[in-house]
Amino acid sequence: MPEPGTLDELNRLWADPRGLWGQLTGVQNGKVGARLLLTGFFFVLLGGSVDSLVMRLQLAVPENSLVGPQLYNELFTNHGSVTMFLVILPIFEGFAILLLPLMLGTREMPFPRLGAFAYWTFLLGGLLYYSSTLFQLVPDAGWFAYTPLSGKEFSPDLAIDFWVLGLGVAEIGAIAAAIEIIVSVLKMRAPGMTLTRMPLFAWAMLVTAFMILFAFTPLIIGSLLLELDRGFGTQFFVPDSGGSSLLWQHLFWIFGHPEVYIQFLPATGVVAMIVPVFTRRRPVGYLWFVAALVAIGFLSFALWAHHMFTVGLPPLVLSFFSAASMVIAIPAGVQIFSWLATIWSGRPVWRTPFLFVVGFLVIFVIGGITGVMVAAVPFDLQAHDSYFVVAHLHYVLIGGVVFPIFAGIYYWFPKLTGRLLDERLGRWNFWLLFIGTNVAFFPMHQVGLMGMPRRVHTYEAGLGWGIYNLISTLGVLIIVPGIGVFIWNVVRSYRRGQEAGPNPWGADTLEWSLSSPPAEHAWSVLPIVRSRHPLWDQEELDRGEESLERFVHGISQWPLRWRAAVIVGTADARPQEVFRVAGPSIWPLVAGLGVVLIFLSELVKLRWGAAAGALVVVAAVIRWNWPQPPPMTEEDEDAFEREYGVPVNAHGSVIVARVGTALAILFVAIAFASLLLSYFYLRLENPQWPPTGVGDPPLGQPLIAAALVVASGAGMWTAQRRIAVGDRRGFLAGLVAALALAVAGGAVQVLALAQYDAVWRAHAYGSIFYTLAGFVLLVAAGAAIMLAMVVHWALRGVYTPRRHAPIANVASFWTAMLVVWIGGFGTLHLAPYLT
Ligand code: HEM
Ligand SMILES: [Cu+2]
Repeated sequence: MPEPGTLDELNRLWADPRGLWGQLTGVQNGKVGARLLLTGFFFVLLGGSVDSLVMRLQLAVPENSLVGPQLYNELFTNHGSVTMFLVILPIFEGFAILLLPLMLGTREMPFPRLGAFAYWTFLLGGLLYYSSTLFQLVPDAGWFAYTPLSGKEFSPDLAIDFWVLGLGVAEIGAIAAAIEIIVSVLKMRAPGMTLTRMPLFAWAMLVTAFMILFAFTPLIIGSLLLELDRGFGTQFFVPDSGGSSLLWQHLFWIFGHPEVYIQFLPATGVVAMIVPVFTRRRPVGYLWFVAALVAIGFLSFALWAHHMFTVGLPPLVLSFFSAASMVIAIPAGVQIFSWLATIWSGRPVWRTPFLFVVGFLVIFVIGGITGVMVAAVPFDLQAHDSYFVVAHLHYVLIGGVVFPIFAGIYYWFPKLTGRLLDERLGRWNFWLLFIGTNVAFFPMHQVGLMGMPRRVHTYEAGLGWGIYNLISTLGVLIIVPGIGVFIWNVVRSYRRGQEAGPNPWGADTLEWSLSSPPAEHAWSVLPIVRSRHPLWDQEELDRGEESLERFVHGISQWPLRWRAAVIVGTADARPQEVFRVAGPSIWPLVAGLGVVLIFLSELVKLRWGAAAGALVVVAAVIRWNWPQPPPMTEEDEDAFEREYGVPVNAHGSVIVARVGTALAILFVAIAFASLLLSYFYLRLENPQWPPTGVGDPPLGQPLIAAALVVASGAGMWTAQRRIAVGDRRGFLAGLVAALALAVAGGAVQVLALAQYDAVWRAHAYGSIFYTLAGFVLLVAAGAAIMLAMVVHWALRGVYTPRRHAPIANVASFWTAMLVVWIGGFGTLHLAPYLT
């Protein structure tokens, strides 16, 4: 154990500064996670819940006139949008950022500043979205914002722009946090915690984070196209000029369906942590469970079109999506059987977290059954857009997501605050919610089958629907006090709750070995994991293989001047690198403000504002990644490596940066694929491509441009080889040549685009042509800026044969840029000839 004095030093080192400035610059995972969590609750209390209450009051009796149709549209749009974008996501990402380092046995996440950025963009985006209320411009096109309803023609005012832009900012936050989570789970775990010893919550968050990346990126592209239509007069979704409404539906549901599982998988992760603890039984079928998580992650992308059964898709397509929708019940079933088997063979302890888990199982299973029903095309044609679907979706979301959230809060509250939530209030909380939910939503199945359509603000008397609706509304009046009890329990127990101690539940995972609440630096001595249930199976946490023991004790005393964290091998979890984690910084907030400025400028049509915002973002991101003077010399680094056999990179990480770059490239690739998909979708919709009156795209100049850009790749490649052998001149020459060639290629390409006559407002062809071209140029510009920074630092002598990881990362981004360039401009300039 380190000396108490050392512990104080560690705590000081890992704590963020106090005061307002400390609040604005703080990056510590505990703080960021807690904020995300609280902000999710804040948003649902602010609007999401009031809306549902008012809607239910309106529907309580037939021919009610509490709210009119317009307000009702606004209410359900707001309710759906807030719950789907601003509540569940930050709550679970908050859970993850808060808990993963404790659970995985590390002191921080890999990119604390990215985490802070995620939080700020999320908060600011949500506030931007909500500010629509202040201007009485509340979006009313549903949480899916179908075109043409959400297009300029039917929504001429700014309401939909608030929706697109506000949620767009929040989506950027969701993706940033997802990247942070992926790298954490893959690379930052305690020595010995191999992938198959990882807690299931970490698995669930890993799969979820990948899904966020793959689902939100197409949505951001779709939103971009929608906003271009609305603000700049492009024609993506306008059928008269070559656009297509169905393109929006596809882009939206590629996101929208996985979104349901993005919310559900973390919930299963929470449940999977709680069930073993409260049944005193190891989970049955751990590996099956993991396989099910991964399978759901993949399958959920294969079935978005079941939301579009009624739009007239070809029969073969219908059968495929219908089958895929039913197949997903199999992995979900695997998860449920794993829990049931665990509970069956164990000895349940009926504390509140477990009550919520059982409530989850009951409600979710009912929702799952009705889900398989609507996945059958003939049934869906009947039930589509009826209250049956509203019943189904709330059973799934409340049972599948909200109950596990409560379970998780009751479970981890003592760890985070040091105090238990009150058990008696917990029971009231549970029973009111459980009974209320069923009373509120079960009758909707019936009234839906009787024909009541969804999204109606009222209905006629005499249809027999009144009694069911009245019962529904009464159910909500049971839920409301249930939530009240919960809030009271949290407030009261936070101050006066029973002291928890480190492990009040007798749990098995690492976080429960820490004090409650944990110290700022969480782990004094990193644990060495030898089991899936370390607290049940291991007498001592810091014992293991001799070299590992020496290593974890070594870095428990050292360094005390900079925040050192350990990277492990993805599969074998052996230490690979000690690196310096970034500390507090104001720049994530500034970057977030820059993002908001871009989006806000679009809202008020202040075009130079967007340019200013972009500059702010670029400057802030450059600042936050500014190389820090290494706190130790290269000789000391070598000495450490000789002593412990693990390289130390005090100037910044090599491995984490590489994984981060790979994910950034993945993000660009998904965005690019979404745009290509849009291109070819529109291409198939239009027999004339380009439309009559527009010339074929030029070939000569783009070819020259492409040649120049490809040649720049050779420069990058040379630079990378030269630095490794310490040839400074050759290395600089390579970098500068790459930059110059790329800029020249860009100039030629821009010239070609400017001379082409495909007006981007006239027809969807011109719209997608220039948008895709703009995207490629943007990626190239990003790569060029990174390269320019590297040149700048290279001139100042930052890189040495030992320390030059950023160059390799820029080089790999550069390669990705080349591929995007060839694929993008190749498509634009060649595809029209392929008819
Ligand atoms: C007491 C709790 C709740 C009540 C009373 C409630 C009530 C409603 C009502 C009345 C609608 C509009 C249906 C329509 O007119 O078409 C609706 C839609 C919706 N609700 Fe809830 N809701 C509750 C909780 C939740 C939760 C917790 C979530 C998500 C986690 C959620 C997600 C949604 C979504 C996404 C829609 C939009 C459906 C659509 O437009 O297609 N709701 N809810
Ligand atoms: Cu779906």
